[in-house]
Amino acid sequence: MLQIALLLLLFIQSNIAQKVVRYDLYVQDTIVNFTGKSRRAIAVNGMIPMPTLTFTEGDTAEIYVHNKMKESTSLHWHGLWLPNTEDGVPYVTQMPIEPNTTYLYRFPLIQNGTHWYHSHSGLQEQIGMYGSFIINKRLDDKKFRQGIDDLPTIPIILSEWTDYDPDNVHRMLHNATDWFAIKKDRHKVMLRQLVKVISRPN
Ligand SMILES: [Cu+2]
Repeated sequence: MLQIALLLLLFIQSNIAQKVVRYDLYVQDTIVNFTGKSRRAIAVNGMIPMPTLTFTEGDTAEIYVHNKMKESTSLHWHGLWLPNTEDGVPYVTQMPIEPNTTYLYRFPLIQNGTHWYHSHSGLQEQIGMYGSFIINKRLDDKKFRQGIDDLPTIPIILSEWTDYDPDNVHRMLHNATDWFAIKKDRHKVMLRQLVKVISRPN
């Protein structure tokens, strides 16, 4: 009887703690101009990088992916412990998310920390599909450090951009071409321009 009561208590507690946190991600083609040339990129909810997804350990993530592109997509939750069916690898753990369809990823968060998520289809990650994935510690976590874990935080992502089609970069890397070594001074100039663009106050 005591065991049943204890079990019931545990069940009630874990039910109270659990919160379902929903995000809707709209994946869409876009045009960017970081270097003076217009290039195709992918924005999610109009953003590059993708929106930061924030949870607390114990929450259940409900992430609806609305594919508004003309090609299929997928999302992989980098370094997260989750049921294999939610891992986001097309043709391995799910079918690709086809154009104009919505796909739901749903999984419990059983860890805390700063992670990231990205497309697992082709080289979509290289043209914008990467974002922060934050899982806060629970306030009642024994390891919660007052004055440290409750400090306000702002996630920062460092990324890079190339005007080359990433598939082309991939191909050239396999061919061990010297193209990028020859062009590197030109790239330094582009990089300087890019730093100027992103550091410009708006
Ligand atoms: Cu990954």
